[in-house]
Amino acid sequence: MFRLHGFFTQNSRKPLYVLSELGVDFEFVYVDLMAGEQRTEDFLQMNPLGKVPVLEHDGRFLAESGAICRYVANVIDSGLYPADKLQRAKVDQWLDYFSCHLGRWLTTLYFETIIRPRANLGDPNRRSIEEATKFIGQQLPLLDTHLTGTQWLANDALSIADICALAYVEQSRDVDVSLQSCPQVSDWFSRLDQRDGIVKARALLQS
Ligand SMILES: N[C@@H](CCC(=O)N[C@@H](CS)C(=O)NCC(=O)O)C(=O)O
Repeated sequence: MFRLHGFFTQNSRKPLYVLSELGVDFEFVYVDLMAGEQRTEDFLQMNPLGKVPVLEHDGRFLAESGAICRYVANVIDSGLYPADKLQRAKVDQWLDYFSCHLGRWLTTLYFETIIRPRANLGDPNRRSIEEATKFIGQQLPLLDTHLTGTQWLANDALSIADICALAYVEQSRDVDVSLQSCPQVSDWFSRLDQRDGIVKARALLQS
């Protein structure tokens, strides 16, 4: 049994969506970051770095969303993280791309325009917003080109890279970034957005 401790934002959604898509038995424990629950003694015992998400499995703990997704898919030998070395590296390539580039910039916009006001963290940082907007404008069309002729990010097959990327790209709805001029990205997004595992996982965030 897996237990995921997380918040409602993208780093927690990545493993939440992966666990749900893998169809494994798991529990989601909401950690209210706005209330500082990540700094309680109990939480710091699980992750001394004071960050979500944290996975609890057989009494042991693992942090970092990407590591959690890989671990869970590995433990159950899921094809969503393929065993073939090159195919696996391709999945890693897209996981890293989203953490370091497109996903990172969408998250910057989400933080500046949604989280910062909600958490009373002062005025949005205009320079960060401009920088993120510029890079998103450059990177979305490149992703669109990549997705021309393939349904999924890596190996022409659904993988944990797509599921994690969804958690980043869905932020576009809240930060006013349109996918309309990128039809392949829009199609890829719709294919993922409607999946049972994703819909079920989102329901856990609302309960
Ligand atoms: N690289 C980490 C980032 C984790 C992270 O920054 N988590 C944020 C929420 S998205 C957090 O716990 N913030 C609380 C804090 O820093 O006090 C991952 O992918 O899991």
